[in-house]
Amino acid sequence: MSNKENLLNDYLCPPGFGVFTVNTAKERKDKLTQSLYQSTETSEIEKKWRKSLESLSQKDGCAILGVASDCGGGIQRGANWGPLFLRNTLLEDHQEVYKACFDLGDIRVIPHLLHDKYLNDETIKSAQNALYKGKELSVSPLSIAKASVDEVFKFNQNLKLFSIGGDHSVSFPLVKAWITNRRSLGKKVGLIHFDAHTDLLRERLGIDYCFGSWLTHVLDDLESPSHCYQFGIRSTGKTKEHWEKEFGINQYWAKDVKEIGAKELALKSIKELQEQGIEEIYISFDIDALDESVASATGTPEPEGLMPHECAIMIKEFTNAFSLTGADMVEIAPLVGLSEQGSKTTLEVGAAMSALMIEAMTNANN
Ligand SMILES: [Mn+2]
Repeated sequence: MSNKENLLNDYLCPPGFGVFTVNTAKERKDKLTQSLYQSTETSEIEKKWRKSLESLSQKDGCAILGVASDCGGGIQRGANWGPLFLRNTLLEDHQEVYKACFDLGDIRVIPHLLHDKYLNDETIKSAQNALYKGKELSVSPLSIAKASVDEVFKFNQNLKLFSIGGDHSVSFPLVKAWITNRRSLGKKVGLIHFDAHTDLLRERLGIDYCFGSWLTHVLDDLESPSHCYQFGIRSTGKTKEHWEKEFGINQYWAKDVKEIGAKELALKSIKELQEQGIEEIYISFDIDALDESVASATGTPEPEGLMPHECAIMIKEFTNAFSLTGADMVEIAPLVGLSEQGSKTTLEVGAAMSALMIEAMTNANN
């Protein structure tokens, strides 16, 4: 397949360009592109980034994808800045880890759209004109994300994707595409989900693909819902027993992690997954799994959460036991923090957790 047919040229834009803006956050964009492409000129950046896409099929290890969409969020938005800001923090604090990855760029985002199934023909046509000079391709962030990841795997089925959100709805297409790809390779897969919330609504105000319901709609794609483990839950109106019985998943609240111990709980979960024959995992990490004292810059910060060292222990145990072939970090909303320090801490902690997952995907031999 030649690169001319590679639809990523249409679906994506350079790293940090996912938020459609001219001047806002320009200094951050410049810093990132200076480091990646030694330029701050859009045409030069575009040229070098497009050239880099040509080598997609030869890449191995971990690739990064930004999904700067927060249209699936519902309370306080601002996670659209996650991909740009988190990359900058990765560059500052974990440069070697970040530079060992291939940065695919960002999904093109029309911020008013969520998924193509919610649109009428007229809107789709108009958006196709705006994005693709009329080419009949997906136009909403979740639909473009699905199409993009499918396209990545068409060129390189073994690439491991680390995606940066965006609100948690972006994990719906990302996890779905990952499951299809890995299962087509004959792999038995499990899903590890860090979050303060269950994300197990069937719909919210009539919308079925959103930050509170994405997980419900990927569970069917797993061989069994018992291959999904949740950690850090604490903000829900229903009991753990309710969720486990209703959906067949394994749920551990933040207090359970503290009671059982991060390492002990990880080892117990690993053993159960191994007994079911699981070989590979995806980790979906909502920053609000962490306590609000270290993760305040997010749409719904929650007290009494997990601490970074607890999550680090769990990530390390899981990635030692299983091959991590996909992961995401979502819901970091850098401009939403109550203070500048809060935003900085959230980004630093988010970058530290991300670096652990990226390293596991970069260093793995399989
Ligand atoms: Mn979530």
